Amino acid sequence: MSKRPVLFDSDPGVDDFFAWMLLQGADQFELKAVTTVPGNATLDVVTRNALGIARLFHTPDSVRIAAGSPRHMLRPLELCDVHGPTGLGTLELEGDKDRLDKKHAWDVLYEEAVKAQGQLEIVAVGPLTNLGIAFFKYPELPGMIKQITVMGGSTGIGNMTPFGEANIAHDPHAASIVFSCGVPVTMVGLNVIAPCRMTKEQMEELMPDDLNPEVRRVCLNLAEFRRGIPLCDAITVASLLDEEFAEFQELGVDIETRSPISEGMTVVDMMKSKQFFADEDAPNKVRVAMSTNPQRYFALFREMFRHYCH
Ligand SMILES: [Ca+2]
Repeated sequence: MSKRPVLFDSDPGVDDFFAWMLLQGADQFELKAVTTVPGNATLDVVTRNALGIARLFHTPDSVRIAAGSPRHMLRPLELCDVHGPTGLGTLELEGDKDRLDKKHAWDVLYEEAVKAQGQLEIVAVGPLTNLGIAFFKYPELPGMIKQITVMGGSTGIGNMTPFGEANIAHDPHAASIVFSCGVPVTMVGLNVIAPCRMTKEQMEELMPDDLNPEVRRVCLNLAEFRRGIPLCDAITVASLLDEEFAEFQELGVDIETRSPISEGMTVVDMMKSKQFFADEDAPNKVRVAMSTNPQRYFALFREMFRHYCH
């Protein structure tokens, strides 16, 4: 069976690190490109992190790494302050600056979509700015993407504002474009992350003895920094790798872009109200994760570490 081509749009990021690790280690996927967006830190910092992670993971040279927009669409740039001064706690991972693609993230996305002939999947675990720009610049692009899996939003409360989850609330206008673009969207939000806590000690138990020593050191450093707070982005990738890890419902979701109090809220139509959609085939029907299975999550990490014993 041929591997599923995937583009990873990210703001690395402690949990982005583990999401990338899961995706690159998964037999069923072929990572085509990593694109960066500010969120956990500025564009320069997250792009430096991406190059450092690529070196650590021995990410093949064929995987393009491209920087995206240095700012969000309409909202001023605001950074998460929970990922530490470097975005990876206090770690500084050095990479090869020369491998950074000369093109912008949205152009790389388009080119990879053309190459993949309708099969390209996107995993987006940062603010959705780059995707929003891509869909604006290339109106035909939605018809060329198989699906988008987003870490973002919530069926309940937020983490940046009372109802705003950071990835969506940093750039709600881009999120609105993505959720209504017509490509099937899966949303893995804050409502399903709590069961998947993993402490440093639990992570260490899942590591094989022959895990690459530098990979082991960095993973445990990040796990210690994170102190068991769920790795949202890794949970999102887990939902792609194991069909039984998460349960989903197809629900209407819209992004609040106008209210000063709830801007960035993913308004999820839990009532399945007929008024929410004038048309049954309205494009913003979203596959929303409703629950996750921590045992299967731990099993995925155990399997993943086996791919990094080089
Ligand atoms: Ca992220």
